Amino acid sequence: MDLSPLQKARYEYSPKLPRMLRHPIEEIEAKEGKATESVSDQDEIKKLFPNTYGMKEVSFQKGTSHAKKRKEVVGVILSGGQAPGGHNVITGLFDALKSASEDNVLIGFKKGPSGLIEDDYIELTKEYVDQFRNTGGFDIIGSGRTKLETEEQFAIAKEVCKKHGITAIVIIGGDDSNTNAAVLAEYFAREKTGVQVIGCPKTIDGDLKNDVIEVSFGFDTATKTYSELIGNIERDANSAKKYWHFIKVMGRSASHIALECALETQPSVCLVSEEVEKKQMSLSDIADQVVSSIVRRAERGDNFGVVIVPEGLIEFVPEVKKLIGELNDIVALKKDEFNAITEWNEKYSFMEKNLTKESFAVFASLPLDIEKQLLMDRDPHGNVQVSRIETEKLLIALCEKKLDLLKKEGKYNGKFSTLSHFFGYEGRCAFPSNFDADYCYSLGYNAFLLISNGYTGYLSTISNLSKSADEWKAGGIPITKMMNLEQRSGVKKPVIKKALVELDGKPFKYFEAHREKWATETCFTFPGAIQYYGPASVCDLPTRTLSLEHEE
Ligand code: FBP
Repeated sequence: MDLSPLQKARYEYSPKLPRMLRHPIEEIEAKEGKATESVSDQDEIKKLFPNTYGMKEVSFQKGTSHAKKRKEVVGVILSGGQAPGGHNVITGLFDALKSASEDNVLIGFKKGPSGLIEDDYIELTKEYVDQFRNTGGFDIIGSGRTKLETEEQFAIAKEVCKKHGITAIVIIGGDDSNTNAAVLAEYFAREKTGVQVIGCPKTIDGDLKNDVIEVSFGFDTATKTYSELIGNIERDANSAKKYWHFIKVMGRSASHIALECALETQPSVCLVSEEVEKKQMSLSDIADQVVSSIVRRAERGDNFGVVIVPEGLIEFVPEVKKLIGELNDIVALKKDEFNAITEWNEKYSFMEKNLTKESFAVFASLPLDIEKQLLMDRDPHGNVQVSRIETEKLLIALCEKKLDLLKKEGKYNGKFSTLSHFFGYEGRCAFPSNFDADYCYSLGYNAFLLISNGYTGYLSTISNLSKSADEWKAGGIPITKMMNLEQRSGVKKPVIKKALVELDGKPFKYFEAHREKWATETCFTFPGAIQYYGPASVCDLPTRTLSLEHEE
């Protein structure tokens, strides 16, 4: 394999572990805290997880280990969308396993959860994992979105584990994948297989978080990558002074990515889906917000600007949310009938027949491309694939209409030349920032400690992340603690509750206090590329979101 100079250099990087994990493994003790409850629907979740509900939070500290002395054979799975740092979770897990005993084995199941069911695996050796240290991507074993949920799949998983003598499975994934991890842990406990399941919080979206999981891995690197690109576009816009750039950034549901990029780059406008929902803003209201900045800037002679649009926005607009909810149910409940239709006209009539009158009116008012995008395949969890809906183009069209009208009324006489962008896949496999490289390595290392101390149905947690890695804290949180019941594919299911942007949280409050100025004046800031080597004040900085959330 040909190596770039950075790739070679990153192989040599030693990720920083929290101080408390630097002791020899036999000197690390698990300390249990309070018993936990699910975030809501406690009675129902307890019934669904009789063996793994209510377990205690765990933290690690220096002491005498009571870990089991046995040979560990651990299977690891990367699940869902790529996020920078995934390789380091695996190298951290590998190093911990081997530092406990050279006899321990790490098996990587390939292409996501389906690897476990298909028994498609590779035994991970030092020589092999060394090629992936501190690099981006999930290509060490591949990833996939197969959902593990049926008894039949679990029975196969049990057999595969038995065949390899597997003692634990580590699932590296987002909210949906860790929901599956909890269900698998419950199944293995119920069947008394002895196989433990540990999850690791992954997703660039940043929506898998709570008081203990301060951020999911990948968010740091992805937002820094997008912010670099947005900053570059801002500088281009400010140089040429002729385009309005509409930039959609990834993040399936929550607007954490958009907000973090806004804090880093101070664009003219950043839309926040959670605010749209709270204020019940219609598509027209959203366009008005953007137009207000365009008009104000035009009055100053500035016919350029940057608008950040969160990928999930469309699902938060009340009328579209209702429409998508109905579409999801129709597509799930009348799957065969719907899938048999090939012609667009027939699909359209099918929707006219099955949607409520109100929702059909919204559907019919959208541009044809957006209608088609709303009907594209759902992901395996029943979600609309918002990354494929061109909301940024829809917004441009809505703004154009409004500006034409204002022009006719003599209230606007600027120029509105636009360019649209979507930053998503560009950020998911970047070389992990030092923060993500350190955090991920620690998550993997810590996952081994949870395994060797006998825990199952837990997420590996590393907290106190706004401080230097020295002061980070390691532990585990029962996955059932994060669950609630939600409507999925037409039925109520236990799932990890997504953490959306809190409108009374510090990051949004900071943004809210500054956005009026940013909307009128040119206040762009240019974060530049991620730096891997140099002063810690430049290279090890966490995101603005994390710093604001944890500032004292
Ligand atoms: P995860 O939740 O699996 O981490 O994936 C998040 C994400 O990157 C979203 O931001 C995006 O909407 C989606 O994946 C895209 O999915 P795909 O990779 O299947 O196109």
